[in-house]
Amino acid sequence: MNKILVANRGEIALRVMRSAKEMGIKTVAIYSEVDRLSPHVKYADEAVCVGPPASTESYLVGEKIIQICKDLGVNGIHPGYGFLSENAAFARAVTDAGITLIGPSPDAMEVMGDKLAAKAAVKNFEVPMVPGTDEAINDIPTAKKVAAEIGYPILIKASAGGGGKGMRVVESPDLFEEQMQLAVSEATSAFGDGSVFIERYVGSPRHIEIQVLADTHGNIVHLFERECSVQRRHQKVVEEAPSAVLTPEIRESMGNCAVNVAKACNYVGAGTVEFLLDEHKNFFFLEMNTRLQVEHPVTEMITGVDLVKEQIKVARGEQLSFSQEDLEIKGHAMEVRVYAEDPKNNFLPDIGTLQTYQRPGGIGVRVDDGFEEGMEVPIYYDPMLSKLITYGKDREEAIERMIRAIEDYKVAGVETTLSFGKYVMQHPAFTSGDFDTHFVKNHFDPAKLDETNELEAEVAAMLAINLMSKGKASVATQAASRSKWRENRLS
Ligand code: MV4
Repeated sequence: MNKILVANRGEIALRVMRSAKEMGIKTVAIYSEVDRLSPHVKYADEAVCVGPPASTESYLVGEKIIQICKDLGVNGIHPGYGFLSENAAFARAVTDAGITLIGPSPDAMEVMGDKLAAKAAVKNFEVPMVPGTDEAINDIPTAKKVAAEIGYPILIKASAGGGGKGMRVVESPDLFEEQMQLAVSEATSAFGDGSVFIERYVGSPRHIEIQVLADTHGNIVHLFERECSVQRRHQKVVEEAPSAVLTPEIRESMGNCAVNVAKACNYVGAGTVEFLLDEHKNFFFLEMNTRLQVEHPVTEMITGVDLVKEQIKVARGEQLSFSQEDLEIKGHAMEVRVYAEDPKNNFLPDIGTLQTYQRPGGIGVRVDDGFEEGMEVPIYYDPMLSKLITYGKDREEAIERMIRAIEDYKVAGVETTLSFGKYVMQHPAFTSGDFDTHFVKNHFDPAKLDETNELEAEVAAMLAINLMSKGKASVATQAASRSKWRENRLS
C-alpha cells in the first residue's frame, strides 16, 4: 500500500495524511469546490475535486471516489469519521474494486450499525448489558408487559438509531403507549426502520468508551478508556483519558469486555466500544462504533500509539506492533472540541471568516485542525474548527495546560466554544471528577461566560487607563498585577 486516498476533509484528513507521510505513503485528497483552499488539499501529494459543496454531491459519492482511486492508482482508502466511514455498501464497493479499505469488514459495520443485532452478537460473550428486550417490539401490549417487568423509568430506543437519535425516556406506565407510538413513527421517518426496543433507563450515567485495535491474525487489544460524559445534545464537547473515576479493576474488566465485543463481530482495525457507567460503578455495553473516533488523540497521548499508523499497518496485513502487556497509561490527556458556535446563544452555529486564527503551542499542546487564518468557515459541514488536546503528568496538569492553551488560542471572525471549554475546565463538578452525561444541563450557565468576558474587558480597560495616566509603566508588572487580580476575582 503505497498510495492512499483520504475520503474526508478538515482536521481528520490532514491528521491521517501526516501519519501516512511519515510511513512513506503517498496521499490523495478529495475536496469539494468550497474546500479548494483547505490545508488538507495543499498537503496531499495529489488532489481531485469531487464535486459541489453539498456532501451528497461530493464526499458521500462513493462511485466518484472509487473512480478517482482507479484513475490515480490508489490502493488504500482511509474514510476518517462520518461521511462513508461506517457505510457497508461503500466498503463492499471498495473491496470489489480491488482497493483496500482501511477499516473493518462490511459485515462488522452492519452488525454493529444495528443496535439489536449488536446486542445479539455480544450475548454469549459475558458482556453486561442494561436489562431490556433483545428483539424488536411489534405489539404494544406485550411491550407494556415487558416494560413493567424491567421497571420504570425505561428508555425506548430505535434499533437503527445511535448517538442518542431515536431515544425516548418513559417515566411511568400511563405514558407508555403514547411514547411507544411516537418512537416507532420517529424511527420510521428518521431511519426508514421503525423497529424499537426497550431498556431500563440508567439515570445519571457516565459515558465511557474503550478503544480497541484488532489485526487480521487474531490479535485484539484495548487501549484503555476515554471519558466522554461532557456532551451537549449527544454531541461530545470535552473528552479525556483516562477517566477520573475508573479503578484499575473496572478498567481491566471493561477492557476485556470491549475485546470480547470486537471478537463477537470478528472486528479488524480500530474501533470503539461504548459503555454506560452508573453511579454504583456498574457498567453496561451500549454500542460499538466501527470507525476511528473524533476523540482518538487523547488515547494516542496517554499510550504513545499512533492509531492511524496502526490502522494502515493492519490494513496491509501486518501484526499489531504490541501486545496488551506492552500497553500502559502514562499521564493524562484532555480534549476540547472547538466549534464555530456561540455558547452564549444556545451554541448556534456561526459563520464567517477567520480574521484571526492563531494556535496555542508549547509543551503538551496539540491542535488537530483544518483551517488557516483568513479562511472562510463553510456552512455545508460540521462546524468543528479543531480539537485542542493537552497532555500532562496528571489530570491537574492537563487541565491547567488546557486553560492556558485556551487563553493562548486567538480566534476572531466567528464565535467559538473556547470560552465554554474554559468554563468546564474551571467548574468544581468537573475538576472534582464528580459529573455525568447531564453536566451541561446541570452546571452550564451561559450568563457566567459573559461575567468572565466582562471581567476581562474591565481589566483591559483599567490597564489601558493606568498605562495612559502613568505613561509607559513596564507592561510586565502591569500584566502580572492584572492576572493576579483576575485570578483573585475568579476564585
Ligand atoms: C442509554 C442511557 C441511559 N440508559 N441507555 C446515548 C447515545 C447512545 N450512545 C446511547 N445513549 C444512552 N443510552 C440506557 N438504557 C443514556 C445514554 C446517553 C445519554 C442519554 C441522554 C443524554 C446524553 C447521553 C450521553 C451519553 C449516553
